Amino acid sequence: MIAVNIAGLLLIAFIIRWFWLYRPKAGVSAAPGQIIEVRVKDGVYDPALIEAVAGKGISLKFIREDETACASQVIFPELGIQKDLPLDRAVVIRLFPEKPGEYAFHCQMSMYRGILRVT
Ligand SMILES: [Cu+2]
Repeated sequence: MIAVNIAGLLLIAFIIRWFWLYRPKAGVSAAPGQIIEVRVKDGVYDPALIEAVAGKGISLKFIREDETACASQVIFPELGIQKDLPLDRAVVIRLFPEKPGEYAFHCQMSMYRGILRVT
C-alpha cells in the first residue's frame, strides 16, 4: 500500500516537473531573418529554446519525424498560430514577435514544448 502511494507521488512529481516546470536548457539564437530548423522527434523539439530579437522576423522550419498524432500540430497560443506538421515535410512558420518576453509553443496536448524567447 505504501509502495503504491510512493509510486503515485513519484508519478505526480514527474508529471509536474515535465509539464509545468520543464525548461529547455540549450537554446539557439536566431539572427534577424534567419531560418532555424526545429526537429520534432522523440518527444522533444530540437532546439526547444529559440532566442529572437523583438520586432525582427524569424522563420522556424519545423520537420516532424515523429509519427504519432501527438506531434502533428504546433501551436503558439500567444501569437495566434496553429499549424499542421505533415510527417517528414518541412513547414516554415514566419514569426514577428513585437514584444520581448517568452512565448511558449507546443503540440495539441502540450507534450512537445518549446519556448521562443524574445529580447
Ligand atoms: Cu502532443
